[in-house]
Amino acid sequence: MTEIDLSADLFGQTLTSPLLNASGVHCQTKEELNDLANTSNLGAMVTKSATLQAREGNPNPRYYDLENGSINSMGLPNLGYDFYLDYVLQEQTKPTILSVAALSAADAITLLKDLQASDYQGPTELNLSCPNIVGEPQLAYDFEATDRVLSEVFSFYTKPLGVKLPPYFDLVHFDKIAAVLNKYPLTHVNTINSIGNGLWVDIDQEQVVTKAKGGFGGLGGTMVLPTALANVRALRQRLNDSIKVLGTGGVTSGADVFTHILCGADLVSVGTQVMKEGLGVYDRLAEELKDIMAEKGYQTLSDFRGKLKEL
Ligand code: ERO
Repeated sequence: MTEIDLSADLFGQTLTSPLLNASGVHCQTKEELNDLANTSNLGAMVTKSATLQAREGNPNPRYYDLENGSINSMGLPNLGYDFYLDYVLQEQTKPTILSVAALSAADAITLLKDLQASDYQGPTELNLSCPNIVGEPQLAYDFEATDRVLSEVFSFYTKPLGVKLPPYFDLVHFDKIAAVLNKYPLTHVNTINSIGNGLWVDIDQEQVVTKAKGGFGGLGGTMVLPTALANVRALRQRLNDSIKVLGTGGVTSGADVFTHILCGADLVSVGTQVMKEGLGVYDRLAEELKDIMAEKGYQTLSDFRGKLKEL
């Protein structure tokens, strides 16, 4: 039987697998990043979104495991942009996407100007969708503000840059965000971030399960899979071919990876399931994906990528 080939492309770099970690999960410290670098079947890694200054994040409890997913209100804890830039410049042994975030548009510009001037030439992802910062909206829900930030960024930024998007729920919103994104030379969109501002209730205690923002937090895991697939599909149908789609959300099995790719994902990230199962999840997902491909007679990911049929 012909060997199944899971290789994928990260903006010109060949990856042995289409699987990534979702930013935020097991990617904050040097030790965690090194663990990712040593994880088999993880094609490329993504750093925790970095802000100009290091942040402690929100008070505990800030992550809660649910039967069908997770809720988090981490609040962007990270070691600061300088730390992650040093890591990708000096320690990197596996293809890596540097994720950056900003508490204001001005901070985003300052950070990306510094990155433009740095020796770093690799891919970066600007997180426009953190749901858990007290008092801050998710920028990418404001189409005009997103347009203004990207317009300013691309007036000086010439290195590979993509964006992390929140989930959208209305076809008009897919049209609007795609129209904005198609104006810029983005390498990729990563969709979806967690579904913001969900609420879980502990019925015994009659209380919320995370502390910040009165218990409102970002949802991930199985429960977000249909939303993630819809966002991958809808954006793939609307974005320029030059903008890759990284699918994130709700992956617990090789079948979920398969469906993300069938909807058009170039690469697929795993978040909540890494929290639940650990980094061994990538070997399992790769094996399950290969089994499905073998059963269906597919040898490469491009045999079925984006080929979802409609009725
Ligand atoms: O709270 C966080 O650190 C966080 N949680 C998410 O689910 N998505 C994020 O983008 C994020 C911080 C940037």
